[in-house]
Amino acid sequence: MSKFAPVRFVDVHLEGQFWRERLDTVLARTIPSQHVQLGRHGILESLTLPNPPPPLRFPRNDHDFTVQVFWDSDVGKWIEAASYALSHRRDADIEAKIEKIVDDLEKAQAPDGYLNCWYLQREPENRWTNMRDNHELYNLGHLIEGGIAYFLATERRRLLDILERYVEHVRATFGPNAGQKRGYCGHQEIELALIRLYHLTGERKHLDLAAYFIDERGRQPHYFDQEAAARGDDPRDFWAKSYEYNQSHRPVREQDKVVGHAVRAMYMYSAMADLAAELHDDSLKRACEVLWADVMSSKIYITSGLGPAAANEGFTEDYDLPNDTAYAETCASVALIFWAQRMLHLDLDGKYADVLEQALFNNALGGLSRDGEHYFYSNPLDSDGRHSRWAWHTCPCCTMNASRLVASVGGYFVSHSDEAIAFHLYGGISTEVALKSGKVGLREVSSYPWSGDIRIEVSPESPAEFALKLRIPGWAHGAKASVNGEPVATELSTVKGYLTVLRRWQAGDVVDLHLPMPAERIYAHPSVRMDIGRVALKRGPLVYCVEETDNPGGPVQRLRLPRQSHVEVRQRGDLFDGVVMLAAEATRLQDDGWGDRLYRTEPPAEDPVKLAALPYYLWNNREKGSMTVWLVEK
Ligand code: FUB
Ligand code: ZN
Repeated sequence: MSKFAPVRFVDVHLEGQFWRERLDTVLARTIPSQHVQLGRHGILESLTLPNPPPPLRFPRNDHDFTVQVFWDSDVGKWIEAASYALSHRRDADIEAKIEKIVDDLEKAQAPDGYLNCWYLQREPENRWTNMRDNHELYNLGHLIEGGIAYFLATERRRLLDILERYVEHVRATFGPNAGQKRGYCGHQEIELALIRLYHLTGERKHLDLAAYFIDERGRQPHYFDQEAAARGDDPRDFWAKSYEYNQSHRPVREQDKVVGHAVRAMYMYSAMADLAAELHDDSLKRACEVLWADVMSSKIYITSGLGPAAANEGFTEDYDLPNDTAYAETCASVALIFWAQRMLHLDLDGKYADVLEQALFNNALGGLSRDGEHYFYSNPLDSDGRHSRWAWHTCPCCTMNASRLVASVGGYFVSHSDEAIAFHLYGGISTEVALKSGKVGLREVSSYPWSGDIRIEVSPESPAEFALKLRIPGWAHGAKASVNGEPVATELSTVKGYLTVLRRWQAGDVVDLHLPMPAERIYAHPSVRMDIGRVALKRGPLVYCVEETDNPGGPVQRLRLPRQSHVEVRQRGDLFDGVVMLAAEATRLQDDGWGDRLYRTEPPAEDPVKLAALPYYLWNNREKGSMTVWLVEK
C-alpha cells in the first residue's frame, strides 16, 4: 500500500485568488454568522440543559423523531470549522465563544462521563436505547472532531479531555463482553472521528473501538432488532423498512452495492478506507473498491451529487438521476471528498482525485453562497426558479460541512511519502514538505480552475533526488509538461493519472504544466433516461449550467443547443471577481400563437439566441430564476 499522507491544511498557504476568496469569506462571514444562527435557533442554549426544558422547536414527526436529537453535532461541527479558521488566524472573540461552549459541556457532563445534551435534558432514563435513530454516537463523533481541531489550533485540551472521558464511557458501554451492548450508531460518523483521535493521540484503543463499530455493523442477530424489542417496539415498524437505509443490512465486507442514506454511506466508507490503511486490511480495501465502482458506474450526478431521493436522503436504483428533484445533499458531497481522499491514500490513483475534485468544485462548493451566509441543502441540476439558498435550515447539517470543508481545503492539495511529493489539486499554494532527503519548498502558481497553465517552483534545501508526481486530470487530454524549459515525455511518464518526474532537484527548478481546458460537451449513459437527448457543458473540473439571469426571456429549459454550435470560452472579469463563462449560438422555443391550447400538431417556433453558461457552483447568487445543467441538444 502507498505511504502517501496529505500535507496538513495549516501547512498549505492558499495564495491563488480562487481559494483565497472562499477562505476569507468563510473566515470573515460564515463562521461568525453560523454562531449567530446556532444561538438564534436555540442550539447553543440546549447545551445549558435548561430546567424545565423549553418546548420542542421541531415537534416529533410521525416516526417520533425530531432533528433536535442531533443538535450537539451542529455545535461540534461549528467548533471544528471555527477551529480550522483559528488555525489560519487566531481570533479572541471566536475563542471566547468556543470556551463558553466548553464551559457548558463541562457542566452538562454526567459523573460517569456520558454527555449527550438531548438525553441529559429530556429523557435521561433512555440513553443508549435507540441507537438506530437517535444519533448519540454521531453527536459524539462530531464533538470529537471539533475537540481535535480546537486542540490543534490552540493547544487547549479541556474540550478534548471532556470528550475523552465520554469516549471511555462509550468504551465501557459497547463491546463483546458480558454486560456490554453489541451496538453501533444508526448514523455512522463516530468511526472516522475515533480514527482521527487515534491519529492525534497514538492510542490504539481508539482505533480498536472504531474497528469494533465497523465490524459489528450488520451482524445477526441484528442489534437494531434486539434494541427495538427491548424498547417494546416491533422492529418491523422501522419507518425506513430496511436496514439498507443505514448500511447495516449486511456486514460491511459483504456490501457490494451503494444503498441507503448517502451521508451515512460516505462517512462509513471513509472509516472503512481509513481502517483498511491502518490495519492493512485487504478485505476492507476490496469492499471499498467494489462500492466505489458501483457508485461511480451508475449512481453519481455529473456534479458529483449523491443520492437522488428525498425520501431516504439517499440512493435508489442504478441510473436513477432525476435533475429537478435531485436531493444531492451538500453533506454527501463533502463526505464523498473525505472518502475519495482516503481511497487516494490507499492507492495513488488519479481516478480518486478526479472525483474528489469534481465533488469539490461542483456539488460541494455550490452548497455555500458567494456571500458566505446562505446555503443549499439539496443541489438539483434543474430548477424552475423556486429552488433558492436559505440562511438557515431546520436541519443545519450542511452549513457547517460547507464551512469546515472550505476552512480546511488546503489539506487536499499535496501529499508526500518519504521520497515523493504528489500534487492532486492546483490553484496557487505554497508549502514545505519534509522528505527523507530534507525539506523541500514548493510554490504552485496558477489561476486554476480558470486556467490549466500551472507553474511549480521546487526548492529543496539542498540538491536531492526525489519524485514529483503531478496529477493529470482525467479530463485533460494532451497535457504537456517541462522542467526548466526542457519538455518531459508526459504521456509515457504518466501512470494512473500522475505524471512522475524523478530527478535530482535543486533550488530554482521550475516545472511548467499545461492542462488543456477546452469547453466540452458531456453526454450521459443512455440508461439515464432523464438525460436522453441532452448535453451538459464542462470545462476543466467545472460543470456549467444556464441560469435565467444570464439568459433572460423565459425558462432556460426552453433553450436548445445545436450539436454543431461552437462553444466559446469567455472571460468575465466583472462577474464574481472574475469567472470564465461559456457561450454558444442556440435557439429558444417560443410560445407565440399557442393561445390556450395545450397541444397542437405544429412544433413551437424557435428564435436564435446566444446562450451563456455559468459554473454550476455559482448559480442562485443573483436574482432568482430558472436553471438547468442538461440542455436539450438538437
Ligand atoms: O441525520 C443527521 C444529518 O441530518 C444527516 O447526515 C443529513 O442527511 C440530515 O438528515
Ligand atoms: Zn447536510
